[in-house]
Amino acid sequence: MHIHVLGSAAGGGFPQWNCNCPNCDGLRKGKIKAKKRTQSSICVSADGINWVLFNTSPDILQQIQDFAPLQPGRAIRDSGIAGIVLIDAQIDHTTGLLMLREGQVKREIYCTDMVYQDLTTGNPLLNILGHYCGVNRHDVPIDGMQSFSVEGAPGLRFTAVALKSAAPPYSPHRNDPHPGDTIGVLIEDTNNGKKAFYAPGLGEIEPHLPALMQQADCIMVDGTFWTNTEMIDMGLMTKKARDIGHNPQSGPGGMMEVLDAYPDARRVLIHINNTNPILREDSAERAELERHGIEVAYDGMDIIL
Ligand code: HKS
Ligand code: ZN
Ligand code: ZN
Repeated sequence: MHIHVLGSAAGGGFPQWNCNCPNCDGLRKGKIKAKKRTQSSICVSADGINWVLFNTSPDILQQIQDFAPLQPGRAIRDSGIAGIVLIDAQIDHTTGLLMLREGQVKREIYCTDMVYQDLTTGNPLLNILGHYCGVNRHDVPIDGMQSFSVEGAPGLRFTAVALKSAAPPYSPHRNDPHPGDTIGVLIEDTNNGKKAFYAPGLGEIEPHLPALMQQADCIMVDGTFWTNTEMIDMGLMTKKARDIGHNPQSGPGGMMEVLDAYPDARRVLIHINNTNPILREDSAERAELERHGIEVAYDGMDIIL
């Protein structure tokens, strides 16, 4: 399977338009060793022709332009995107759908009931798309047992699990979490048996997760924050990382400790916030990740399994 990282940053991208933290200011002024990044999304293919898009960031048009295989050019109007899987309904993972409204063929969208609810009420993107291309919505089962496939993307099988997290700020049930608000997905190449676990919104390692993560040849998880109080320490937010559904990399129970249990898998952090020191390629924090064998996703990164 071919995994292509379309975007590796958290909401707001890097640098973030309104931010002058040392990272964003440093990148703008060319004073730090770091790469700019668009908002988090990957696409996956088993045959190199038909792709499944995971999340649709507001940067999707640029991301498609930067990855030629997503436009195979078989007809006057065409796309290599066979279907779209949404792992949550957050703004940074869904608003790109409005950018994909053209054409007479319906968008094939795979999401949980909770995400479907949010995208037809608090943030009615799917209703709006109904007035353009139309939407063919497919349910995503979250019992961890039933798998699903995406029509038009042969050789790939998906198994989703619910992850503990909060619904988006605009959601009618923001303060009342439900299974399916956020999911992790085990992606399997049915030709060679290779597996990847993709969970950019992984806030807590719940008991049902290790069994899935153990099977994975590649684990791509939440890389938003380095510390639990990163945003508080910079005076940017009053909530801790774990309180908004993001497990930080450092400290007890942090993502480095979690990932140490899977030394044979490729371990990659994605959805990295602009404030995170791991974005600086020569930082002590980045060196610590490297000692753990953990990689930091970048836009354009290719992972072949
Ligand atoms: C900044 C943002 C931080 C950021 C936070 C979150 C909060 C939100 C919620 C996130 C993201 C970026 N870039 N989604 O100001 O530095 O309350 O649910 O997901 O992408 S979490
Ligand atoms: Zn986000
Ligand atoms: Zn910043």
